[in-house]
Amino acid sequence: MTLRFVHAADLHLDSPFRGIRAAAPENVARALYSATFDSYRNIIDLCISERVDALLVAGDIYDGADRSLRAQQAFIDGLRSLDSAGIRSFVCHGNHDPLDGWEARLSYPDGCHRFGAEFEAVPFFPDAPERVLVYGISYPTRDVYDNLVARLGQVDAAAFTIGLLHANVGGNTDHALYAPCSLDDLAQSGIDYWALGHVHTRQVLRERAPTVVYPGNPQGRHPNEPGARGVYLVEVTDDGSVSLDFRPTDTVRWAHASIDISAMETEQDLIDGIDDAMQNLLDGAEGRSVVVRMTLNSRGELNRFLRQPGAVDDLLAGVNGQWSDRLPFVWCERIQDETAAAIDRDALRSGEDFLAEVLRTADQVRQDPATLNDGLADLYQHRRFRQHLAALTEEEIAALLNEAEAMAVNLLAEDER
Ligand SMILES: [Mn+2]
Repeated sequence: MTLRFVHAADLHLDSPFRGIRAAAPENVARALYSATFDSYRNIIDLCISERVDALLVAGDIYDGADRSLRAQQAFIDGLRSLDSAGIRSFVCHGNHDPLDGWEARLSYPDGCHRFGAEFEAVPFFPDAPERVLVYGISYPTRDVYDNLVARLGQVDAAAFTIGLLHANVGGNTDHALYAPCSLDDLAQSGIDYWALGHVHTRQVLRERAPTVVYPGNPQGRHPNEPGARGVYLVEVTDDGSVSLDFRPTDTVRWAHASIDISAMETEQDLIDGIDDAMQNLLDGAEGRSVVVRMTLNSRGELNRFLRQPGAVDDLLAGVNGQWSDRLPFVWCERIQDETAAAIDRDALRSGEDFLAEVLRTADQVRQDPATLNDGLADLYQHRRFRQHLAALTEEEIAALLNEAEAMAVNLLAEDER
């Protein structure tokens, strides 16, 4: 008898999409508002249509400890649909939805098991309790910095065992260091399948013996969670071998697109280029809507147009007028202009004038960013500005430098004309 389940995590139901929703047109704002709920519904539908045995949710069901009633009702409604279809559910809580958060007194269906603050072993099949066991644990409170795997204890070696845990494996620096543990800890635990949550980008940390998986969040929530998002449909055969099948469940997809202006000559070329990019995004999104952050880059003639006040805003309004008011939509959330003037930089740089001096200085700073401190000592010592500078990444400093150079070149070249 094979065993099939859906492994999900980090639903973050009722994520507010603050800021982005405020800037979006109404249909987009509405789609974002319901996106986490819609993707959860897709998970439930997938479980039912695939007739799996159970749904496993590895924490961060809700977005905040002060979880909304709407989110709690939606979550339980989904579990009820599963229960009616004879599908069980196993749930643990993470740092966004710890056990000590507010909770409405709602009733969970009988087929759902929620794990408490200590590991416990629960039979996966109630009528064959010795075959498969789920070991799970929830966060009692948000800030759990202990290695929870250390609390697991002895695992039943005769059964196929699943571990349900919200944890940071291997010190992933993109996410808070809650319940830190190593892949080795997991490998030596005796568990056969680790159903993890916490890291939002899906990752199979280990293929087998044991299988260790982050499914990622089933719905991206901001530009830095791009691409398809979903869950794993997992099948375990009698001999214990595990197969993983990623299934997208997102309804709105986030994307980055960049457009090279170097070969473009007219504003029409630029508008057409943006249009093509929007079409490509739509074509690649498997029927989903898309929110895109677009970057224009490279040196080119069109830089002169893009530097006119309001030019980028007009482009943005134009593209959104055409693409955002439909279903599925593509909404361009922002156009970032990182282009530079079309110049023969090498020729300018070898000159004797002030412009040549500017370009050589820029190169010097690129080679040794510390020289920036000398020229900008006053800024670096300024009480408030200093904080902003300290927060800048190397990439951001490089982008600022490029922008400053382009601006200086444009102004000086304009002057000469
Ligand atoms: Mn999360």
